[in-house]
Amino acid sequence: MSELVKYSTRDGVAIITVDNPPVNALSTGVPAGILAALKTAEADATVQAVVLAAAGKTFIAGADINDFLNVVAGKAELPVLHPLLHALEDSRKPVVAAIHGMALGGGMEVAMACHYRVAVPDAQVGQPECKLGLIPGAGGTQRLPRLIGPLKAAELCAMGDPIPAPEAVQLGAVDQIIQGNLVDGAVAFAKSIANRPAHKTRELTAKLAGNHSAGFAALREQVRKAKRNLNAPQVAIDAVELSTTLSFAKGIEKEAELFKQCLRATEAQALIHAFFGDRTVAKIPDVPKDTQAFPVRNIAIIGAGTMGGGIAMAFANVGIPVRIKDTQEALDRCLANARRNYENSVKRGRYTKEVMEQRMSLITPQTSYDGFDHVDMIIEAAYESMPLKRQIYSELDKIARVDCVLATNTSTLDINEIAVATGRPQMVIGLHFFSPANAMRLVEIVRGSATSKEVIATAMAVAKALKKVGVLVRNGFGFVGNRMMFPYMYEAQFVVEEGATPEEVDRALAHFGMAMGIFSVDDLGGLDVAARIREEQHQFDKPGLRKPLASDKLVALGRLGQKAGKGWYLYDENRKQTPDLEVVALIRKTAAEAHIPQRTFTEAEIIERTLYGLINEGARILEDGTALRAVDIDVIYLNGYGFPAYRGGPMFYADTVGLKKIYDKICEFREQHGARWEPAPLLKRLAEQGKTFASFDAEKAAHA
Ligand code: T1G
Repeated sequence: MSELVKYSTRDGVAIITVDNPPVNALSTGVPAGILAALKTAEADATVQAVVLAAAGKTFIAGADINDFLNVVAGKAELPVLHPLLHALEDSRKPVVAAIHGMALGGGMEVAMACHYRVAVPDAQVGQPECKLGLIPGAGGTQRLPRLIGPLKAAELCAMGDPIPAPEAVQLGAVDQIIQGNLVDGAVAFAKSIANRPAHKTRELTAKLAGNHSAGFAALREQVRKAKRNLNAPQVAIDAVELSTTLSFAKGIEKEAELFKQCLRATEAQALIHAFFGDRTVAKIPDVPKDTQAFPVRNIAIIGAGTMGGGIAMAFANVGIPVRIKDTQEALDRCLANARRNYENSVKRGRYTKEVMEQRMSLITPQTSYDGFDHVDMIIEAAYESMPLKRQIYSELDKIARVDCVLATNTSTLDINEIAVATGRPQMVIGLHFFSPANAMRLVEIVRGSATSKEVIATAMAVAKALKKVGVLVRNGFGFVGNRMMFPYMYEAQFVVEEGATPEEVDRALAHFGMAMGIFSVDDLGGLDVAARIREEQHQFDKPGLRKPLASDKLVALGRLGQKAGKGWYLYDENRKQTPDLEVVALIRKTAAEAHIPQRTFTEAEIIERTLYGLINEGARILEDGTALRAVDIDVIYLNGYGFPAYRGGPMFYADTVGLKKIYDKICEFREQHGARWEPAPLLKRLAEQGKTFASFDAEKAAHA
């Protein structure tokens, strides 16, 4: 056997064990190893049946996604699993798949080619390929409907979410739940069916019968809403629907054709980029993977405002007790908000009332520092005022345990200035959560110049424990995400002062795939907040720098955004927004007074003026080292700013447009609009060398 696939026998049952850590992907050598082991079992007269299991934490979690990147890059042929699947299905000795952890993608397709499937109670099975912009490419769209029916199969392939083993048993995808030791149970099951005639999944047809067209149409509509602008989920439904009209062989052929179409589309490359990006950001060149993190078993939060409350829920949601300190009035509001939040989730059936009460019980409101000397981490989420934060940290310096990590949730202030308010700057780090902190995946982890590697490792581990994605960034105004937002937001405001409307800009961005248009985002954040930052940071004091005019006029009129019922848009009591002609008139009047020439804009021009500003700043951020890699910027925008995953993030998107094209356009804007459009030197360099941001990352990794 290969070292990736082990073989043994027990009581007349052959046990084939895949051992390809960390997730038993079907990497090169694994399919061949299984096939060789199967042939050994078939040739062994003492073997009556076969169990296919996997070592480590999970059953086979899919094909090796790296293979697909190599195929697209022309470095490898598409791996073909069908010979293995047919060998399993045609085996004269029944094969039982023994599932623990997750059987996903190709892993589930291998399991479905076995004659039976057994699983431990907490195992999960699924076809998540659509989350990578793909569809099942090894018979999943043809075998799954034969086991559970075409409509449920189409739903699982189009939504991509795994289902728990007990549900899979009910549906017919798994035959039995094994209590206790999985392999023991699977061997016993295999012995019990050894002499029974085994069905080949590909020959099952009963569940395909009937007219499902109405169901498919309804599912397509449901998936169009749930997976906005995504193509692969719709193609997955097409492939499954073909199982009801074509023979298995023809269905497999069509599936392969549709799979290849998806693989070659940008959607797949962008989503695979995002998949690996989520994991790449955890790799910090100067913080080795085995750096000892401090344990975080309980925390305390200072500040029970929107952010403090959301952070408290985020920790309670993963079972970590939280003390939260503020005035009684603020605490009452905070706990009431948390309870209301949880009650809404219980109403939507996301979890039970007991779970809600259990989580609420983990949040302890208090008006004093009681117990702060016992916690593993203190997160300060106080008002964005440096004097206030420095005062808090000098108090914490006297209270917190020496090994207590001190984290600030500041979004605009200097981490180093906060850190030196204590005698332990090495213990201070930024944990920039995004609102709502109990829901948004992103945490920008901001290292101060003195922050220790252990504290960085702790922050990365906490982000993972919270089921969030932590991206390490350097200290600097706006860190990464917000710093890039400024040119993006201001260019949008200049575009409306030159003739577009807020609604036109937001529509163009929505068509591009942004979760929210920039004017809706500004209304959500508060125009006064942006105005205060403009002032405090003296963003437009430099002579000759064009200053946005309309926004300050709106603030002066009290049009602060959603919270005021009006900002760039009008809002009703349910915060539903409608365009406001008064605002357009105010913008036009302001532009006239400033003699700003007016014109119309195409959606493409709007995207160029707004997103190229964002990308240009991203290149500066890469150059000055505020972000480690271009993919880190992508992960930040995909998980904190509603950038569409199927475009891979701003830097990946820039690569798909072509850096030369972007650079040339920015040079044009430089001519038309002045110094604010100075191309970032890195962008210029990569464009002139015909390179990409991906190549920048690759070169950096090669020299790490
Ligand atoms: N291929 C290659 N590497 C993979 C991988 C895969 N399928 N899955 C995980 N990894 C790497 C991952 O990059 C990380 O690497 C390490 O394993 C641990 O992963 C033919 C076409 C299984 C739920 O989509 O959802 O089959 O950072 O941190 O949190 O029809 O991994 O250590 O270097 O995520 O415990 C379909 C993708 C593929 C499953 C485990 N399968 N994986 O989560 O660990 S396409 C998937 C996951 C396919 C067929 C089609 C998760 C997990 P590193 P991790 P985890």
